[in-house]
Amino acid sequence: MFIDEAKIRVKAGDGGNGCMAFRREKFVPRGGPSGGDGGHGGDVVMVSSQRHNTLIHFRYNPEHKGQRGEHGMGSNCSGSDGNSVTLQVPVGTSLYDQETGELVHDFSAPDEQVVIAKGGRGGRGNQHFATSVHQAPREHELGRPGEERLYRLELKLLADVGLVGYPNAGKSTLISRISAARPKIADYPFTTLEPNLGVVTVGEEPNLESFVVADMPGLIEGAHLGSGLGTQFLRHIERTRLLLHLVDVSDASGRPDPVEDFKVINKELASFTNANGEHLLANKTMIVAATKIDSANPEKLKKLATHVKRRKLEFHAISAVTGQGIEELKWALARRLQPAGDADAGDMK
Ligand SMILES: Nc1nc2c(ncn2[C@@H]2O[C@H](COP(=O)(O)OP(=O)(O)OP(=O)(O)O)[C@@H](O)[C@H]2O)c(=O)[nH]1
Ligand SMILES: [Mg+2]
Repeated sequence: MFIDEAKIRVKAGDGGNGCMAFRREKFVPRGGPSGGDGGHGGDVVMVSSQRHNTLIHFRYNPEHKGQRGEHGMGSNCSGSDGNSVTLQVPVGTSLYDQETGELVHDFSAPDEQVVIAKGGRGGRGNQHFATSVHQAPREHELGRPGEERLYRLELKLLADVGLVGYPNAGKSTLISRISAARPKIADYPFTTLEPNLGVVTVGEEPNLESFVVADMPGLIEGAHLGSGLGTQFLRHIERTRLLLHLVDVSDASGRPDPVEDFKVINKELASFTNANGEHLLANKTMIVAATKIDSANPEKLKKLATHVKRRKLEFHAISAVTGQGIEELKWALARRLQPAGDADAGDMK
């Protein structure tokens, strides 16, 4: 089970203090109390959004505060209310009270709103305390403090991008380069025995985007019939929005033709069926990346590039060792994960 977790501290705004004042005007003796009320403090609100798919933005930013209410003023002027802050979480997030461990809310649909820290009430000014027998009240209230709480957020991660390719193509090396995931990497096939997830971020706050990449075990010819590690694990990427197909264009692969490699893996993906007999990997949007270009065989690189472009698929060339092409690839994935990016899916046969 892959779980993303974040701990946050939230503090709603304090209420403004009520004011103690008396009307003072020429020819109006004993003008009476005129202290205005304090404004209410801003709430901290949490809302579920479809624009986010990880909790990573809270790791950079674990504290959130509502604005305080303004103090009341003389001449019966009330202070204005503080602004509330809204925190967005992905659909599927569970919100727990960090102290009691109690589940506060499960965000299961978009646009669910919960006030997670209530702003303090503003205090009343002395104008409210006047009675017929108490005409010059000096009482006025202080604003109430805003609620302060610690929460824990939990989200079951679902992969957005699945990494596929032959064993040794460099899948684990790539995920370790673009995320905090640290899978085992080695120059023998089938190093990776089960999927590893990594969270990838691009850009910076406030425009930080993040998505989840799944590093998969390698595939070989006949995998759907049980060769190698088989294709069972592919069910973990059935629901991803994108496949990133890595093809080794160095001579380390020991195979002569990267185009052949590419076709073999595509055939395995296309023949994968899930428990309901659906071929969900056959027509998924795919981006292709030639790997190990620091030691590429130029012929192989050219041949693969030509073939992939002819298929009208997006093509990248990367080296996880030198970092070449990695940044561009991250942005390309982010771009294709945006809702409009699905439009130009190529075919992968
Ligand atoms: N020169 C070079 N070697 C690389 C690069 N990326 C990965 N390698 C090497 O290729 C070998 C295989 O890398 P892995 O990342 O384990 O490959 P994998 O696709 O995860 O392999 P499996 O888990 O077995 O399917 C390792 O020896 C890496 O050091 C690269 O960009 N350049
Ligand atoms: Mg691996």
